[in-house]
Amino acid sequence: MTDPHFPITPAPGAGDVLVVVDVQHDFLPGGALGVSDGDRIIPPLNRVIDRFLQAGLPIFFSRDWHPPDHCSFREQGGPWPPHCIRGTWGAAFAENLHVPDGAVIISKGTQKDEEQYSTLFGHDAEGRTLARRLEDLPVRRVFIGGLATDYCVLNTVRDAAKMGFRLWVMTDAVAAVDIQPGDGARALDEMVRNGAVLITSGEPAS
Ligand code: VGL
Ligand code: ZN
Repeated sequence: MTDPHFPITPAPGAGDVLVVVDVQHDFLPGGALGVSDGDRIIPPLNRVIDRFLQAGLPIFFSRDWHPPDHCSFREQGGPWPPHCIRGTWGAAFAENLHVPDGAVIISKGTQKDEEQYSTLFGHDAEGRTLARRLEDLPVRRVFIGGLATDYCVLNTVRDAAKMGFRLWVMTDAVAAVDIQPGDGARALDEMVRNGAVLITSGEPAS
């Protein structure tokens, strides 16, 4: 049955998991690697987060968490300006993102010599990978939103699809860097070819 307050059908329930990718200052407007309209994703993402919290369903928050000399930085020969340096303001989650107390945080790109766009092999505080944590759950669907569509969201979807998970990507809850115009749209196409379902989180009925 359709829930008038939540347009995702069927509404999140047992077996559904939410992965919120890298909603950090440095990927938002004003940040070191700011996605121009990145902050439009926060209200829809918060509605989905609240819904998962209400239902007691698992939510994982990933973060890019680089050492100051990470290999992806231009000074080290990488493609990016320094961003998401662990412990800095730029690496913190957006203030208005609904990160609950005790949220499970998955840190990635923590090793100087390793780029990690995919969140699946980032680690929680106990050193378990997100892949391992998902394998330990009875997962029906993995909902995903966050930044950036053409990098960390895409690579997470690729890896999760390889693991056999069914991915539901919320298009109003992702935004792309779009270094080449169309990168975000091409990334969404590739996700669909990997079996992902594109949905919008939608507006709650008034
Ligand atoms: C990301 C570029 C560099 C991302 C991380 O989270 O999509 N993009 N590092
Ligand atoms: Zn990075």
